[in-house]
Amino acid sequence: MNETTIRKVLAWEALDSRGKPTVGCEVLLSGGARGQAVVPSGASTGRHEARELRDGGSRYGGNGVQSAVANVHGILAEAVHGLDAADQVDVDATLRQVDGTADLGRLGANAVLAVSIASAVAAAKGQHRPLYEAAADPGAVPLLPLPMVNILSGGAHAGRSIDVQDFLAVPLSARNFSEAIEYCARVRQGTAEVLSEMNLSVSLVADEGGLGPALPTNKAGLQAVVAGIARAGLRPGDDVGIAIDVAASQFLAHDGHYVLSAEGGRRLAPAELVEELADWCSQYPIVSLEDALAEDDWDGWKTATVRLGLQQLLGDDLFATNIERLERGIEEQVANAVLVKPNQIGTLSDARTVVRRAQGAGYNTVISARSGETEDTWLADLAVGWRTGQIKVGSTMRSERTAKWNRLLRIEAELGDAAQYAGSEAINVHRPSSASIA
Ligand code: 2PG
Ligand code: MG
Repeated sequence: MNETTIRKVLAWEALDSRGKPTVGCEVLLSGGARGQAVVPSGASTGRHEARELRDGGSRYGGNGVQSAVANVHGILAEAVHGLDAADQVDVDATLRQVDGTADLGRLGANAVLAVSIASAVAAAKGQHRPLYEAAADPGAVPLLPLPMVNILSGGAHAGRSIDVQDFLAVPLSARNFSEAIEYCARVRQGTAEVLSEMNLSVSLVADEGGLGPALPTNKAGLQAVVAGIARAGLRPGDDVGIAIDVAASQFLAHDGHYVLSAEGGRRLAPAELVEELADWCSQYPIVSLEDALAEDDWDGWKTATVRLGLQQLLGDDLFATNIERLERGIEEQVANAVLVKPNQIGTLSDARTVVRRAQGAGYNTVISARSGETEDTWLADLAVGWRTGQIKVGSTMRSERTAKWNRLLRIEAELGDAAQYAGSEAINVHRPSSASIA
């Protein structure tokens, strides 16, 4: 038995940033180190994500997680007892095997992920190393990510005021991580000023800390962010680009058309939506489009990749941090970047595999928080240790968001001159070469 052997696992029902129950977990190791994790939860949850276990019934409107907590205390704790927490692959394989389903729906992906992360945090503590170092490949240099920061929200994150779910700032010309965050905080402030002058509400804060004004059209969102960048004294497109999360799975109708409710119910066939987005890209400094098409619209995605491939085309619901879906994307040359959310797949090792494969195939990687978040900071460490190059955790306010930015700022200070920063290079599109499509 060594210092990092798992001795005890504790779990409890906690709350996420939307006030919804989630699973908290602590892993205690033989050497006395403890690691804690409280898992996040999405709102625009894709169909191909790992499955959270919710209790149903009347508590918390059916969203309680007492059964998931009981699974951690019982069967999962028993399974990992005596394992070496520093061997993440073994811990995660054991968790997956005990659940026995592909989507972890039997014991709950929320239960499994809580143990997976808490054990990684405990192992790092037990080894007296920061998590970003413990989670990295041996010899890998820590890399601070280019942030993608939420400025305005619509869709499922802001009462569906407009169809596009998120408008984000990408601080292209910032020279280091702290300057990048300062640019984005300025853009959020500048955008709030512009909206208030238009008599739009800025007191409504959306789920990820961005603004949630009632805008007339989707383009009005783009216009507001461009004006906000200029108001911040920065150059749209040169200093700060715009990323959008279209979250198109959310407005796909049964007949395969996309319905823009904010625009009088305008109905678009997939190719028409791609043309609409191409039009936006020609008018606004868009550098990244996430979930431009719905999660199973592979043909629409192919059209988008050919037409819009100069931009970063980021698959969130499309890939669902699932290696099989990513393999299909690489094979069919769909999208050129993958959003990585550990809770979409349920264990850290599975998320790590997706990052490695994407990087090997020339796809950009953006690690991402969820709209329902917690005060945890492990995501920031994973971004640095796994060298994802980009990160998305929401806006520059609300503590569950700033917890991650603050952790990255702290890592930057800790690394000092040794700090490498990914910068705008991280968002440049690298066409996958046939050699890398193994
Ligand atoms: C997304 C995420 C985070 P949710 O769609 O990318 O912004 O939202 O967690 O609601 O899926
Ligand atoms: Mg998304």
